[in-house]
Formats: sequence, C-alpha cells, structure tokens
Amino acid sequence: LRGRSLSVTSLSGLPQWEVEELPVEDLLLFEVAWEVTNKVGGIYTVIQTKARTTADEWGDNYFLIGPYFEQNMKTQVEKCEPANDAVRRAVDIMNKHGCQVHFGRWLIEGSPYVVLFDIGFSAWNLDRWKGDLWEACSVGIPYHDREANDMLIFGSLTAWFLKEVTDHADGKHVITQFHEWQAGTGLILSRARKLPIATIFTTHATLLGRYLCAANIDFYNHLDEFDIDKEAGERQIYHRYCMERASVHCAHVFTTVSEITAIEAEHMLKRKPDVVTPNGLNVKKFSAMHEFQNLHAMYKARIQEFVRGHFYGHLDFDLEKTLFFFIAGRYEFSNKGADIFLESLSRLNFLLRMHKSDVTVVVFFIMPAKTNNFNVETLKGQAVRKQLWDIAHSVKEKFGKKLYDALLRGEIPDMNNILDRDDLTIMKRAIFSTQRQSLPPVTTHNMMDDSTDPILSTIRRIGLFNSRTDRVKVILHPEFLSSTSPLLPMDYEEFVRGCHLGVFPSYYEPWGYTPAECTVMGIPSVTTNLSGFGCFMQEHVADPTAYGIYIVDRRFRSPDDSCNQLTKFLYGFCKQSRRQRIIQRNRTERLSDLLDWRYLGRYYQHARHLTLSRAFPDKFHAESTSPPTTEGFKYPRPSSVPPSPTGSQVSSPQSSDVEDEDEDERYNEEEEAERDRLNIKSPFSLGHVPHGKKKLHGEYKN
Ligand code: G6P
Ligand code: 1S3
Repeated sequence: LRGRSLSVTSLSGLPQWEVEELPVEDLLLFEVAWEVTNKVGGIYTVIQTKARTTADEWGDNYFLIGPYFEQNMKTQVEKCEPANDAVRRAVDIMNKHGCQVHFGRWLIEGSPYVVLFDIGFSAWNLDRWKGDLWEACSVGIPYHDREANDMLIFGSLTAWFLKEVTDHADGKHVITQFHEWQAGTGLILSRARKLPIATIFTTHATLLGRYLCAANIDFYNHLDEFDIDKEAGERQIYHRYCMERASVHCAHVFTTVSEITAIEAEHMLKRKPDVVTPNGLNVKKFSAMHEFQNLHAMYKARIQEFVRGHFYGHLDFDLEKTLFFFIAGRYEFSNKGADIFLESLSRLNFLLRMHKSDVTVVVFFIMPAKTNNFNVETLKGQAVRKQLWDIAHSVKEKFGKKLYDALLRGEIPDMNNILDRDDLTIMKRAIFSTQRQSLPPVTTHNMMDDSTDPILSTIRRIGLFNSRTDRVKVILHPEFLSSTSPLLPMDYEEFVRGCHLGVFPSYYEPWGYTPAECTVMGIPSVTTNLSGFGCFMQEHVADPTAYGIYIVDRRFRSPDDSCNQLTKFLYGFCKQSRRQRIIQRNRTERLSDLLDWRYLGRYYQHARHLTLSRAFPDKFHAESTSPPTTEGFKYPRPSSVPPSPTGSQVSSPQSSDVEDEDEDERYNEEEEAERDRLNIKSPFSLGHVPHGKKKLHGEYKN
C-alpha cells in the first residue's frame, strides 16, 4: 500500500501547511482543456499560470492535452519527441490511424509537454463518435451545434489517446484532470470504456448558471426552485448541459473554483463538489517594495499621454488629480456588472459635481465587441497631441539655443524677444488645431452595433458624454489591449499597473481573475460577494477594504442598494489623498502570497490524492479525505487604517527612485507605528446589511 508522505511548507505571511507528496515517478498526470495553448478566457490563465508549480512537482510526467491550431502551435509551442514510451507510442499509433497529433513543449514558465489534436483532420469520424457517445450515456448532439460537435471530436481523441497510453503505461498509474464541459466527453468515454485512470472533473462555471444570470433572473435566491431540465431545454442547450452533467457524475472527483460555484453546481448539476480549488497566479515578487509603485507611476504617465490626446481641446482638468478606473473582460454586460458600474458612475459624477471636487475620473471599459477599426476622431486626438509635442519640442530647442548663446555672451536675454514672430505663429496655429466641434468620443472604435450596444445605449441614457462639466469621463475600448496598438500601445499588465482602481462588480463570476490580477500588482479593485474571488477574500482578510479590496454586496441587497454601495466605494476612493493611495497599494500588494499557486496549488494536490484513492483503493489511500484548510486564518486588519488625511502631502510623481524609496519606507514605518496605537474603522467600509433576502441554501464548506 502506498500512503502519502507529508512535508511542511511555508510562504511569508501565511501559516505553514502540510504538503501531501505523491510518488510522482510512478504516476503520469494529464490535464485536458480546450484552452491549452488556446486563449479563449479564464481557463487559459488557470492552466498557464499553474504550469510552473505543477511541472516543478511532476517534472516530465506532466502533460497537457488541448486542440491544435496552426497559429498557436507556431507561436507558442516548440515541437519535440515524447521521451515517455507510452506517450510516444500513443502519438505514433494515432498518427498511423489517420489522426494528426502534435507533441511539443509549451513555451511558458515550467515549459510543460503538450499533446495537441487537430480536430478538423479527424472530423470524418464524427458520426461514428456520435454513436459511441449515445451508447455511453444516451446523449445526442444536434448537427448544427458546431462547437459541441468539435468538443465530441476532441473528447473522442482524448479517450483514444488515454487508451493507448494506459495499454503501455508500464505499471504507472494515470491521473487525468478534465476542465469544463468542453473536455468532458473525453472523461465520459474513458469511464464508459473502463480505462484504468483516476479522473477529476473541474468546472469553472455551470452552463445553466451563466445563462440564467445573463437573463437577469434573481438566481442565487432561487437556486433550489429551477426546473433545470426545462430551463436547459428552453435555452436550447439541453445536450450541452447533459454533456456537462454526465462529466460531473462520471468523475471520481469533482471540483470547482469557488464555494459559491460549489453551491451553484450542487443545484445545477446535482453533485456536491468534493474539493474547491481556488484559482491562483504565478506571483512574481520584486526585491524592493517601491518597485511596483514606480511601475505604477511609469505606466500611469503613458495612460496620461493617451488621455492628453483623447481629450484635446477639453483638457481643463488637472491630470495630477485625475484617477483612472477600468473594467475589463468578456463582454457579458450584466454578468460582469457593467450595468451597475455605469449607473454608479452616473451617481459618482453627480456627487463629484455637487461637492465641487477637483478630482476627475477617467473610466476605461476594455471589453471586446464587433468593430470596424478605430474611429477617426480618436486617431486625430493622438495626432494632434503628437503635433503639439513636436512643436513644443522644436520651440524649446530654439529657445534653449538662444538662451545658451546669450549666457555665453554674458547677457540675460530679453525674454520678450527670445521667440520670433514665426515661432509665435506656429504656436498659435497649434492651439487653433486643438479646437474641436464635437465632444471627446466615448468610444475609440467604430462599433458595428452602435445603436444597440448595451454600454453605448446606457451611456446615452445616463448622459455621460464627456462634456466639460462631467467629472467622470468614459472611454469604451472594445478590443483587448496590445503593445502594438497605434492608439494605446500598452499590454494589459502595463495598463493595469498604470490605473488606480479596477472595478468588477460582477453578478456571475465563479472566480474572477481580473481583481486577483490587480491584487498581485498592488492595484486596488472592486469585486462582489457573488464572485469566487470576493468570497475568498472576505474569508481570509479581516478588513478587505483597508487592503484595497472593495466587496460590493450583490447577494443580500437590491440592485439599487448595491449600486449605492458601489458609488460610496468609488466616491470614498476619490476622496483619498495620494499618500493614502500609496499606502493602500502597499497593503493590496501584501495580499499576493494568498493568491500564489505555491500556496493554492495544494487544493489540486489534494484532489489528485483523493482521485487515486477512489480509483485505485487497493494501491493508494488518502489519509484524510478532507481538503487542506485555512480555516481560522485571516490577514489581520492593518492597524494604521486609515492614515490621517490632514497630514498628507502630495508627493511629486517625478521624484527620483531614492526619494520614492524613502517615501515608501517612511509610510511603512508610519504604518508600523500606528499599528499599536490606532484602531479606527476605515471610513470606506460599510456595514453588511442583509436586505431580507434568503441565505444561500446549504452554504458550502470544504
Ligand atoms: C507611486 C510612485 C510615486 C507617485 C505615486 C502616484 O507610488 O512611487 O512617486 O507619487 O505612485 O500615485 P497616484 O495614486 O497619485 O497615481
Ligand atoms: C470562467 O471564465 P469566465 O470569465 O467565463 O473561468 C475562470 C477561470 O476559472 C473564472 O475566473 C471566471 O470567473 C469564469 O467566468
């Protein structure tokens, strides 16, 4: 009998934990997902960021299985021959039988092996494989659902591959983890064929949950009341839902990414997850604390440049008192909370105007939609800015030269004549070119569905048109960011670092990587108690707001109350001094250990133990069937909450590294000193007032 061995690990700031070690040299681990080397959404992030810690543990016995796309292979994968005999045989046999199976190393941290199946190349088998699926679980896939058919081909190839591997595994036991319904048919077929593998099915959302929430149904308060078969049928996703539900029930171990999705799965898929595996990130620590603060200042300057161009002719606001907020992600208007965010912005605009605040907020919506390239007005803005920059530069050169010559002659030049008439003419013409007839645009692109687009329609309804009197300005950038963009040449990470606040008031969000990414970069964010991340933070951080994690209550409050709460958060954030923001960013960044895969990877480790003990009970036993727990552990409330605004000094964003370092150190020392003295409640934290709504049925606990 092989039991587990335990070792103790730690990460700064977190309590020590036990690691359940497996005899990985006698095992093979496969992880199957449609998003392996293929970026569609969050599952790509899970797999890509986790690769390093999993590869560290499993070495050459770890393989990822995904779909082959020529472009992805060319840009992300280095072809090589499998070193493992069973895997090499499986690839060869399948290729001999008319499939196209590619093998290589994925060029990401950890460089794991990948097995990629060409789906189109095997499509001629589709009818036969439909028959196999029907025999296995009586699920039929309609011909017109191209995506579901592709998933069946993917699953059939996966099951075939696993059969070949297990036939020649040379005594090694195989664990296979399947992500989401798209990979699920591989699991169903493997189990129907009684392959000797230990299986895990991980869902990152439920199909029905996503659909029902998008229909603006009060989902979480009626979880036990849905006729789920009927709901799936009415939405024409019955077959997909059957594929998902069959995968869940075939798996030895069922996992999901958060407790809130565990409750949802129990109702929508009728199985309680065995393990909750929170999503982590590959956290990179800088050696000096001030380094991420410097990056913020550096990238903020780049965003400011863009804003100078976008608002040319309307730059009557002070960029040093301008805050950058953003929302980003898949364009699911209400699921991702863009609806209540816009409503709150309208209220924030009112508050800032009413209180005659000198703060301006520029809000970016980074959500991809169908577009027809950048619009002319937006491009013109950047051209005008560039022209002004060039003119200022050439006049400065001329001015500098004349000044220099005069000083060499021992004279103080006559400032009134140092620039000639031509210089003044050029400058006057440059100023004229900044006049515009229209307001700065609310979108950077020509939208295909301009009149029906939900964000634009809401902007029209609430009247946030970037007029001079508006203190809140909005910019919809309906395309993911890229460092090669002619408009805003920054990649996503740089952009996030340059912003002040990420706002993600999602209604449906099984985990929510966007606020987690903000956290590890030391940028505060807004999340909700309906997102997996928000609930996780609520559980592990004593005063999330003080750490820059604002959690909107979308569970027990009416939408209007949630919107008011969000507005209060935003307005409170706007009232902070620069110094308070710097301190808050320091605190936010401190939470990043909690989100590190080196810490959260242990839930995946536990799931692997559990599945081995269930699939091969005579060979493996899990000493404990309950997952690792962090119960009782909380990041303490920072005792320096919040520093007195009266003492705050505006520090120069241009100050040198040394000054920044001193400044940050000083703030840290002040925080430490206050730790013992103060016990002030953050002015930004609001009471948790349930609004007479029901609690979730069967609150889930690991
Ligand atoms: C970082 C930099 C500081 C700069 C500050 C601006 O902390 O290290 O030099 O003053 O950012 O912060 P703000 O919140 O105003 O963008
Ligand atoms: C899902 O992607 P989504 O944005 O459709 O999976 C992600 C990774 O687990 C998760 O972070 C997200 O909340 C889910 O919704």
